Amino acid sequence: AQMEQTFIAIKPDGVQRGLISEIISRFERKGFKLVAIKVVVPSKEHAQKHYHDLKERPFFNGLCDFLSSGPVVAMVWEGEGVIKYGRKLIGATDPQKSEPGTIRGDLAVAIGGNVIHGSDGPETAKDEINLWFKPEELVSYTSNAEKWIYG
Ligand code: DAT
Ligand code: MG
Repeated sequence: AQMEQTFIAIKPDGVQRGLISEIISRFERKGFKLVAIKVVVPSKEHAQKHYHDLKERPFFNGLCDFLSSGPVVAMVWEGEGVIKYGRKLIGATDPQKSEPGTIRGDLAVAIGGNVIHGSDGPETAKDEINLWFKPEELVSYTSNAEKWIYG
């Protein structure tokens, strides 16, 4: 199995709406492995770093205010294809366009409250994990279920 890691965050709206366990369970049941997790209120500066690719967009300031407005559940999930498939579990950016069955499709209605973030590729996954976590906050372990998940 080609193992990779991705950065997933439950945004302040997802936390306030009580969707933490619902969201975590979708990644867990799929067979992905949680290797880091913490609850943090990111500073505005941290949010700006996280979304630096979008700094020219008109919604950038509001987006950074939103992400830093309350607790976020920051996580690293590991597994074969987890970066791309994590995005699939999450669904399209605009919940009006997300398919039913996806996290945003099932749990959100507006782009300003789309409940979750997921890295969009291997480079951003690496950068985002480094931005949100110290190396020692990630654990390495073998899950007994792995031989059943990966065959
Ligand atoms: P994603 O979160 O699906 O990776 P993105 O990286 O393009 O989407 O944008 C990051 C976040 O910015 C997104 O989750 C919600 C917000 N956003 C994106 N496009 C927007 C828009 N046109 N108007 C308002 N907010 C937007
Ligand atoms: Mg993105």
